Amino acid sequence: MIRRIRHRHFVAALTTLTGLLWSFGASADWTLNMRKGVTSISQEVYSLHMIILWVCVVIGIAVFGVMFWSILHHRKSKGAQAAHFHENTVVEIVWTLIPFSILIFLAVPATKALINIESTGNSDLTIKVTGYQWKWRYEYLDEGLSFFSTLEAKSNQARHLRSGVDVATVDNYLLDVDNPVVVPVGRKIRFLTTANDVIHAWWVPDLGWKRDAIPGFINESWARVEKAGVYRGQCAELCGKDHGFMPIVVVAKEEADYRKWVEEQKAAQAAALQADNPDREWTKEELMAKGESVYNANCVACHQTDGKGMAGVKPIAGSPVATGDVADHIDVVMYGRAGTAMAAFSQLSDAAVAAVITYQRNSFGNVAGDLVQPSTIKTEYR
Ligand code: HEC
Ligand SMILES: [Cu+2]
Repeated sequence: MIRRIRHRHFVAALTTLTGLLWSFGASADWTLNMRKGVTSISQEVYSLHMIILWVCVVIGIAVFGVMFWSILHHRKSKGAQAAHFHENTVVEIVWTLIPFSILIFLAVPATKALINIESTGNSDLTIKVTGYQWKWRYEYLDEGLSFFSTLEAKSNQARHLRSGVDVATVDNYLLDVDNPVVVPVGRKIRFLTTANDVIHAWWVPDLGWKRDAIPGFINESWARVEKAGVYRGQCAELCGKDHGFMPIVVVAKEEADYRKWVEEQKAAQAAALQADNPDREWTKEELMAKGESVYNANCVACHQTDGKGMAGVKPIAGSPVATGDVADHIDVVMYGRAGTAMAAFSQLSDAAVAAVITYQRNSFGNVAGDLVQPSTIKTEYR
């Protein structure tokens, strides 16, 4: 019986090993080592890793060498006799000193690297990174720029069952965003990482570190990207059902291109702010048009195009909230419904909130007839 099980295990192990070797040969860019990355920190971490790896290799070879040599040369068939001594001061000192000096030898570069990773002073610019369920927000504190970065639309469509979009046709599936975080090459960038709801973690392997994004705390880190390019990462803290759908894209540009991007963003933001102005009186047509696009971008995944909802999601069509007291309707959208999938949407602009509510009250057969002005949201709900 035991024999048979062993035999089966042996065959299974052999099959796995063959499979591994096969896949190794099949994909040429399949490497086993850690990546070098594109920042000074990532390269320091890489060389530290290499030093420690080689020290471990030497120790491994020495220890196993002595062990196998002893097993071979002092085997029973050779008539080996065990030594019978107790305590040996020389041996004890030697096997304390050797590991001790190896640890000290490794602690020096490791401590240097750690101190360097924590040295966020003298930075050229600061970017605040905030994790949300399930997207990232980037604020360029020196430029007054700020935007959200969410999963790119085609990936987002393809990830849904029966969406009709084949994931094989989507480039960088689940690794692309609508608004990447753009950084200048060669400058020291300080990142301030936090979160708005639950714990997330901002992780771009090519930068060489990973930072927890914790509500109520601000964690500091820094990077100096040495090569222009596109670097991808992901949220690295299990943060809820869409944890796998909040990727990170860092685009490093040469200084001049970076400046150009900043100016373009500023102009676009100013224009959007003007169009979104909550202080003016909006017409019903304006609110309905904007409301429809806000609905399609933020609500349709659950409430559906016909407003009828789906399993577990209350319909908007004929909803007592969307046809009743407007204050209740605003409450649901601004604060969400605790304990349900209906999240708070207060991060939307005043105009977006007012418009989507107006749209819901006057679509899908609802005829509440009333409008919500952006100024109401601004003055009474912020
Ligand atoms: C992730 C899914 C999801 C998204 C996205 C979503 N909702 Fe909801 N919504 C729900 C669920 C679930 C409920 C029902 C909550 C409950 O059981 O009380 C709900 C309820 C509502 C209600 C109350 C309906 C009623 O009759 O009680 C309103 C109003 C509403 N949502 C508006 C919106 C708006 C506006 C958006 C987009 C800005 C939106 N929702 C996006 C899941 C979602
Ligand atoms: Cu997350």
